[in-house]
Amino acid sequence: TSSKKEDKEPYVITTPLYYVNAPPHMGSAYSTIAADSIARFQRLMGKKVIFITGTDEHGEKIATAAAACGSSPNDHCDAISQSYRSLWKDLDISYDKFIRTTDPKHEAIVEEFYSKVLANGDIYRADYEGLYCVSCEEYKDEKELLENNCCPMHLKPCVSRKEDNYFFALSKYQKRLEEILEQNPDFVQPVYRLNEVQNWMKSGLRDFSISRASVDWGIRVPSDPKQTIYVWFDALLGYISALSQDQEQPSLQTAISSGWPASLHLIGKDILRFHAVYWPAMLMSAGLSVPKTVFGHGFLTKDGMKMGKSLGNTLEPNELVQRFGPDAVRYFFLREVEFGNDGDYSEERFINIVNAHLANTIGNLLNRTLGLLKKNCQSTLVADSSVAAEGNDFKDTVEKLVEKSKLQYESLLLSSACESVLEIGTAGNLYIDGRAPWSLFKQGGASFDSAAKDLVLILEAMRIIAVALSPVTPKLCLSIYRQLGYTEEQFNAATWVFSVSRH
Ligand code: ME8
Repeated sequence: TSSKKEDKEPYVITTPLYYVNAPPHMGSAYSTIAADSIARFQRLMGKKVIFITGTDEHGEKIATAAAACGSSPNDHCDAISQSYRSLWKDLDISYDKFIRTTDPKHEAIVEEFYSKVLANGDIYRADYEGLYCVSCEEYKDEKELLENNCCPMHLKPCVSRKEDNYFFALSKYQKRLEEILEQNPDFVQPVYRLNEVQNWMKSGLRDFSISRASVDWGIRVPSDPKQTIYVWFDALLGYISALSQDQEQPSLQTAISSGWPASLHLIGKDILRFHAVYWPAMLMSAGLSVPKTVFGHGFLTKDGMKMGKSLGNTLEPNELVQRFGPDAVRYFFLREVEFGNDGDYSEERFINIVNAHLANTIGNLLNRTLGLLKKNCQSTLVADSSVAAEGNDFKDTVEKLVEKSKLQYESLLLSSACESVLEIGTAGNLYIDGRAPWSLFKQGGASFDSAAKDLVLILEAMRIIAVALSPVTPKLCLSIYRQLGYTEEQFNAATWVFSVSRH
């Protein structure tokens, strides 16, 4: 049946492939943290996940950045790409594939793809004259620009360019793209991003230039080595070449049989047009399937402006991780920013949220329960919780909340999913306050037994919190698991839990 087939299909999730013009900042980390929590959630749901990230290393912007530090493009790319990997390690990012667009295997895929699109009659040569933003690596419409032809995103003037380029016949795909958007209302998420895409499409899609005569640092156009392939045409294909990275002879065919199409491209809203319009058209031209979903999240801002490498108004993720640890950083941004919207960082807010939620709600519940257990009971786990749980309102609350958070994770409502898990912690603290097991223990007899049952229930709720929050705060959750007396193997083997029951 179709559901069986879906179970076998891997869940392929991607982050953007980041430009190596500068080291990562909190904005780059944000997309990757979000993708990681979704990947971890899908693994908990029993899916085979392929989580792809990597670096986008060609184009004028990169060549200029390398020259500015006196490095060769290759050395520059190696160093910055490595700084992404090392940040992902510090942030506990569980990626499966890291693709670099300078990898020769990727270049082979790009050449194969280009030749397919060419053979399909979708590439032609023409002169182009227009205003170019080097930071976006994109020709702009004059009406999109601010005063002095400044790019609204980068606040830098665009330069006038005239080139003899190869073009991709995007306009041919207008109708088929409209159909995709109509037939798959979930293709672009959240729904307000779908509206943005539909509005662009209304003004009519124009062919775009996919080569550069003036850029040397790139993959050569197979039929005309004087030109290089446009960095976006090259980079998007990284999602496909990542899938065949481990094969000796990578090809589009092997990549496709290794999991294409992607289940979810997670990106920032700045690159929505490339992913929701250009990319599906390119794929159709080459006869490949389009991704299932493109989710465009919002920006982390500083003083209302997009935090970014080009504006230099960034927040250092390394510094935050060193001060507060990876879980605090992951939790704060996923809980604080409604996924899809923009969000602002303030240190005061960061500290307040992390203390209130992780320390005061979850940490406190764990500590007071373990304290009572140690003081009053011999073994770490005192009774069978399924017996303890019969007809218990608290248990029902836990079950409802954990189910709610599962649905929220599934719908990419990451902040709400965190909130539901935290509510289990709040309910646990209320339950323990109401039951006052410390005095029941003192009374002895039947009261003692009922206090022990309360503890078992709360310990089980704690275990469920540790599973349900593990996509967001994996280290903290492992530590909770261990304190509850389980092993790391048991933590790693945990799957999504719906009910209060023991391992
Ligand atoms: O665009 N807030 O790379 P890039 C939230 N190489 N997210 C942010 C952000 C912010 N302030 N700043 C950046 C590129 N991002 C291309 C992608 S994909 C085939 C090629 C995140 O290094 C966000 O996901 O400029 C944005 O889309 C991405 O970083 C852009 O990274």
